[in-house]
Amino acid sequence: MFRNFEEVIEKAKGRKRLIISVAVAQDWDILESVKLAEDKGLAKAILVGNRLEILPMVEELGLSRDSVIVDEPDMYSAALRAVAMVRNGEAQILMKGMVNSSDFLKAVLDEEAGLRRGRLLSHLAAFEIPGQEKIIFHTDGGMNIAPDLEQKKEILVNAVLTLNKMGIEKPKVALLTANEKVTSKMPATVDAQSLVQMWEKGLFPPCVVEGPMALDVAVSPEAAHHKGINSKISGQVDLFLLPNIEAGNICGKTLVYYARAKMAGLIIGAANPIIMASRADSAHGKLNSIALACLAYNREK
Ligand code: COD
Repeated sequence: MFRNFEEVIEKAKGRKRLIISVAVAQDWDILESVKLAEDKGLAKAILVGNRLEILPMVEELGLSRDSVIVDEPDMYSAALRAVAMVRNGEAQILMKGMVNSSDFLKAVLDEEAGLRRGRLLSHLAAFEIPGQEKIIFHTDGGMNIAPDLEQKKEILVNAVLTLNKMGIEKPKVALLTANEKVTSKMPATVDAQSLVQMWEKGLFPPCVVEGPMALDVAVSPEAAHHKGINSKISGQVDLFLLPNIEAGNICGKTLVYYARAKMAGLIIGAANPIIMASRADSAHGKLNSIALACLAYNREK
């Protein structure tokens, strides 16, 4: 487990230095996060985008003179070229810059030029929440809009494999719903029950899965006790599976804006880790996503 993002960065510092391909890099916070990653020895970058806009910022930030800039002013073409750098092995991590999420994901998903490898791609978010003892993970509040049961299974496999690679060996997983009763009126509860059955059959990488359960039961043993729920993971959950993109996105933003959580985000399940930090993130916030991606990569190869 990681108590905070400082520990994530420390662990990533112990790994091999990687190369990040940045899609549409003309943004101060993006370039500053690359500079922070470079200073900490985590990564170097290939900056794809508008050279005329990138160069003065690179100089002002003091990014290393050997920073590679690939001039491509058109945003979608820049996304495709940044993806190609990863695909052909010039870089190991892809990072979204100032391009909108849907164009960026289309480039990633491009059948010929993208980074698919026959698996579903999904979003994994990490949160450091003030007052909580460890970083928690959510999936999928950023990519798959309304996953069906098979897709939820793949989303869960992606997330558990990634947590395993980061060193979280047997994550405790809560399948979040609005309550614990399985009913066809609430399809997410039926899916959660099916996922637990799959886990019991050994269809997931090392993890402990429980659900359906509401958020209060997942985070509070007292709430579980009051509701008469016998949970082995209540109060210790590492990974939350959200039933759809709205639940995941709203829950994540609630943590950030009301609870002052720090958030980092990745797309996983592709050939290489993909950083999809929020545009609103500071450079230090984006550095957290870079560190997470470094950990997600290094055990993959
Ligand atoms: N994994 C693997 N392949 C996929 C995935 C996935 N998650 N999603 C689509 N594909 C494949 C399909 O099988 C198909 O071959 C091709 O990609 C195109 O599929 P479409 O037509 O469904 O894809 P798009 O381009 O219309 O939409 C894909 C997006 C990921 C762009 C879309 O699902 C989306 O907009 N998701 C939400 C992104 C978002 O706004 N997030 C919130 C803010 S961060």
